[in-house]
Amino acid sequence: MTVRLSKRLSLYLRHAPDKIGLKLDSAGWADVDDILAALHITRAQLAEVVATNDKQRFAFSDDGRRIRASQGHSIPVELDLPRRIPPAVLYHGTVAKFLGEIMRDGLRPMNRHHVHLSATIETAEKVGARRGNPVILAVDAAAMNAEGTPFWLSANGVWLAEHVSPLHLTQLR
Ligand code: HQG
Repeated sequence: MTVRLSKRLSLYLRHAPDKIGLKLDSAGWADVDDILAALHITRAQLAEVVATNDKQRFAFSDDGRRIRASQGHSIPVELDLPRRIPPAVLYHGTVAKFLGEIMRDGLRPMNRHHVHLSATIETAEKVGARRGNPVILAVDAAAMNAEGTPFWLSANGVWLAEHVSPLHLTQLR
């Protein structure tokens, strides 16, 4: 139940609020009451999904009246995330069939707003494994930071960048 609900929430809060007539503000926030009415769920059910979600994908506003996805949007939202100095190395999990393009063009956001990078190899492995046998790329975040490239950290610990040049990518496995 909670996984299904989480998937529906991801769809409406990241990609297609219109499907249920939901209005998101420019920072991606939706009214909790609107969600409850549209999905026919209780506040307790919503709170449980938010609290137990494996990747902490959703966050309530401080006053608890609004909710948004912490990252992963395809619709335009201005999350106003804090810019942060990244760890020296970050990781990206992908699959072999994308490698040629990635090593030519670098990592691109594709359908999302940012390239998603992981702080650990383990997490990158899980991300890559969604599509098949994972290939892990190490990202020289220290060099990018030294060049002035901005990084942001999402509320759920995902490192975000606009692009990663192939010059800063090394295939680990
Ligand atoms: C690849 C999930 C060709 C990239 C995960 C990836 C993560 C390129 C795919 C989060 C490319 C995009 C993000 C290029 C990148 N040419 N392919 N130049 N640059 N790619 O799903 O990083 O469940 O948008 O390697 O756990 O896989 O949504 O990004 O394979 O945290 O919360 O293009 O999504 O979290 O795929 O995953 P995605 P991702 P959620």
